[in-house]
Amino acid sequence: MELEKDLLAVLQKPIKDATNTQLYNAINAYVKEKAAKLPTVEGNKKLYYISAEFLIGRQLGKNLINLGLYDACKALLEKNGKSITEVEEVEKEPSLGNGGLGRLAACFLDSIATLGYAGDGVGLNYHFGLFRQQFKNNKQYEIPDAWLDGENMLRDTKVSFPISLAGKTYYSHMYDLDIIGYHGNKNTLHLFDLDTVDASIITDSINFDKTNIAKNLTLFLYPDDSDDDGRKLRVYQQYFMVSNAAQLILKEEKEKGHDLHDLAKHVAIQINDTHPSMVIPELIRLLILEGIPMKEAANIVSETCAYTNHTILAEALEKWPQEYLIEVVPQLMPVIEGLDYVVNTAFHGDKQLSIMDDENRVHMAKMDMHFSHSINGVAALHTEILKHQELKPFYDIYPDKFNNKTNGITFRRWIMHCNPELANLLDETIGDAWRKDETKLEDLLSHYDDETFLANAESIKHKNKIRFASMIKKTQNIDIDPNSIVDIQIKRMHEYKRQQMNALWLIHKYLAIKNGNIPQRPITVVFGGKAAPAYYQAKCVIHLILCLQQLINHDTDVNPYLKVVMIENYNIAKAEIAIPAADISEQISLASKEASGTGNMKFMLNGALTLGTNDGANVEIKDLVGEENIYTFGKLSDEVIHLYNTNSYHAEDFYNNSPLIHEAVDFITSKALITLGDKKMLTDLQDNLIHKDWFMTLLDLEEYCTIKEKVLNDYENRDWWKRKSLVNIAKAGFFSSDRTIREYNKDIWHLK
Ligand code: 26Q
Repeated sequence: MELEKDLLAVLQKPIKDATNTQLYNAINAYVKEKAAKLPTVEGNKKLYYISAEFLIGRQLGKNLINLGLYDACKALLEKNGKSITEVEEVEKEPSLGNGGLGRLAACFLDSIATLGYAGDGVGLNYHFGLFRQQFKNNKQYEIPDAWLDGENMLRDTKVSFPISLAGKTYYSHMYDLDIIGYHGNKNTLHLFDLDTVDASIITDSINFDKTNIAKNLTLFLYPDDSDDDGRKLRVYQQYFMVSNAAQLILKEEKEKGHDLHDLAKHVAIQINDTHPSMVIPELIRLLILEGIPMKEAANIVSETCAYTNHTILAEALEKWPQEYLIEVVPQLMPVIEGLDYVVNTAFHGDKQLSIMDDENRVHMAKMDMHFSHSINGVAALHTEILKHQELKPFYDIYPDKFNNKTNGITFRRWIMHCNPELANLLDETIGDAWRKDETKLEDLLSHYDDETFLANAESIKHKNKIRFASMIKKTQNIDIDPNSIVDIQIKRMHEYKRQQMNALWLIHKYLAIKNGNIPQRPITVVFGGKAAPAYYQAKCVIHLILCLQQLINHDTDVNPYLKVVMIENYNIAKAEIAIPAADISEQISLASKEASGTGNMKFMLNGALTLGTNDGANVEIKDLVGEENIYTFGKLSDEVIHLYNTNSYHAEDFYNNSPLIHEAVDFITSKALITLGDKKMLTDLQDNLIHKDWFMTLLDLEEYCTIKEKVLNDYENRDWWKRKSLVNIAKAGFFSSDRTIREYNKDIWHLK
């Protein structure tokens, strides 16, 4: 067989004598070679998906799947006493993203290549991805993540562009990564870098000299919710990214012999949140340099660009102080001022619509909305909130620009790779057409009473729990019971996602068990997620969870029935092991705050039931599976928005009026916890919950406890639960990123 022959030629020794690293290197080289021979998608129009983040995860397994080689490779290794999983584990995970937005970009690239659309990604080659999280003294510590050590999929190119930053010219260096589609084509992810970047400026942890641009420009990915320190560096990074993107686009267009006046006919640019927004003035500037008048250039760019919004948290909409831009990108200021002038003239100086505000800040999202032809939210509810609340003034003037594109996930990674046994069971049950056509998953509905399927799915879930338990035992030395109900909340740590609400339920449950209320079956409560290094409240929540983990897991009255795991350094690889093991998917954000969520979709596809609020894409999950196959609770987004608008939520009232809430919140500073933790952090967390609670944890806590009890009871009705799980899998087809990408193409990009 070709694979075997090639590997042996590279290894120069029998497979059974090679180390996992040698095998990884050899197979990776083989994949690279295969990818080089794949046809690149060509077309009359090409998409450039510009994003500051591409959370692509390990590439080897996914590439083998997409090349149709995974099973053969696995068998070959097994024949020689090797494990493909262990070989895959050699690869350092490229953590080039924070969370949902970056992971979405990665799923999209996979779908774009799979569907045969011409579309490349453009981003930055961060030398260190999102920090590695370590727990010590029940707290988070941040360690640099040196993902570039060792072999990877990057290809060096000779492409370089001059980039002017603060009046100095730097020369970029482009690295390419092949994006292999499922059984077909390939596209490219272009990651730009600077040769002079130098890790020796790191002082300790993830701190470094923020002023030395030549050495620090692409050194680190910025953590979400960063403090002000070093924000200017983010402007440098963003301009570096978009100027490279714009120059690459124009270079490719010229090479194809296209007239730049026809840019919108041949190029579509998707702006992934406001991080790449400066591509608009940069492209206009470059077109002006090509001799196109400003007004015409602005029209061409508007027709080319489309903007995706991923958040309604006002504080997350980027606004850059004009003085930063004057210092870093003086060449853009005349263009931005020109655009602001156009807007003010057209709308008679209406301040709500102006790009520049009274404090001399440039609103990137406003620039995007005026000078692009499409504005999309990422789930139905999110888009409605944008239209009627957050971005209403813009919806009023540009109703036709607004559209919804509900997020999706690539099934290649989120079932085929992470849950191959379930994927095979689906093949046996409904045939394998679902692998190429996600709508076929619905055929599973006719197996609603198929006892064989139900029993097999249950036994696969059990095996996945064993795999998860052994990962946790190995990495964190915690024992969990594979016969327990596995309840998982994994996502970035943020107050709006309300991990603290889950922690308060945990306290409530712990105290109930202490009082002799023994659950019918053991429960394993799993958390995982990183807090931005400067996000104190989120770090306090991690601290509470880790203290609870220590208290509960060591309390012999309770630990036979309840275990807590806070996964250390939660990342894509760990998600792939956790999600297939889950019974319950915790999606409990404050209604209106989670734009979409994509973890919710991954859990559903792997047969977990959602316990969630009516927020983000949970709403669409509920519409698809029906009330009886999901557990929702909590105040609705309209009520929440009303509470904000009228300033009428007072956490203290809930604390004072509910004995359940009072007891759980008080326990945060109980002797039992204070002895394990940091008194100040626990007290600050408690104070915040009673006196501020900006994301209204206490508002929904009682209802959450009630419904969670119902979920745990329902689990005991196994026949019923297994059928609910089946419906969730069957209805997950809608959340394939292939569907999402077809919609982007039909409504926005028009590639073919
Ligand atoms: C901004 C300024 C300075 C430093 C960092 C940032 C920054 C970085 C990353 C701001 C936001 C992000 C990431 C946002 C994000 O991941 N949003 C999520 O996007 C998902 C995909 O659409 C949605 O499913 C989630 O609901 C949304 O929270």
